[in-house]
Amino acid sequence: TDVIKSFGGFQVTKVLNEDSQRKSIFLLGRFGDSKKDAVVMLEKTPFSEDVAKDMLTKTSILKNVMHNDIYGTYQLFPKQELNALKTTLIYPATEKHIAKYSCTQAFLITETADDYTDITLPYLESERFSLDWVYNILDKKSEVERIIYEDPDAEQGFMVMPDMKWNEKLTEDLYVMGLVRKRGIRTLRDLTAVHLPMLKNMLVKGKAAIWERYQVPGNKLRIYVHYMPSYYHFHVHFTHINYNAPGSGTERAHMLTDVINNLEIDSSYYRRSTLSFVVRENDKLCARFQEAGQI
Ligand code: M7G
Repeated sequence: TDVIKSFGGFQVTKVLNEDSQRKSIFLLGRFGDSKKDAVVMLEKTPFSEDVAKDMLTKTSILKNVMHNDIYGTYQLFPKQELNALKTTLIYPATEKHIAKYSCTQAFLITETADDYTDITLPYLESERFSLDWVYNILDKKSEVERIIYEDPDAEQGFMVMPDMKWNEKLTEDLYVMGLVRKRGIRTLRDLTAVHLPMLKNMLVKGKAAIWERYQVPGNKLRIYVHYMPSYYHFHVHFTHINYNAPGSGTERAHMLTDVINNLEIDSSYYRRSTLSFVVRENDKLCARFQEAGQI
């Protein structure tokens, strides 16, 4: 679909989620009389020293709110360019996108290897987000100018680029992803010792690429895989350790070094393990675990 030029005529139909700590709001709406839903995410981004310095100049409009002795509060209106909001648009959005970004109850699932085969796998095969965006990247149809590094090897190769969650302005909230070239590795559960060279390759070369581009060293990076991921094409998340990235918690993030270590000890580790993850109430996988008496 095309890049949109303006939100003129946009009708907000629902607030899906709002987070005062992260200073973000997720909205559902429609463009004019379009019948298709759009999900819009607005987020305030961290300050950088340079931006803050530029704000404290006469180009900003200042309004006093209160003043008492040595204490004063003001409203500061910086010039437009300093005030950009990170905006993510998913259009047209599917029911599954709306569910993903809605605020609903979360439950912890403890998935045994049998649960995976009996409950999760049939769901993975039937209900999933399209991987078109992944194939667009791998086939160099989208985001070509954003590629940071690529290893073209068919078995071990991968691509590194800024994640959609990052605006690349500051390394404090660095969020980069590594996408493997090889198709068909859906999740952690599909990994065996066969994939070790590929995983090690991503770890070493991913860190090197991030150092070269952003001067963030490997020991400042949290490098992990999600279980469950949203998109069933194997990829690795690289985030700055000082940044509390969404999905970097213990209920979802598996450190890549641990994954490598576990597979070195036992090639079938992720086939046999019980793995925990969180499902949202409005996720169909949640209903399947509920039917099975797990929730
Ligand atoms: P995930 O663990 O499958 O899902 O990670 P999550 O979104 O629930 O974390 C997929 C990662 O790919 C996420 O970090 C997304 O922000 C990122 N991502 C998703 N899309 C659709 C795109 C995209 O089109 N381009 C880029 N660069 N990143 C994306």
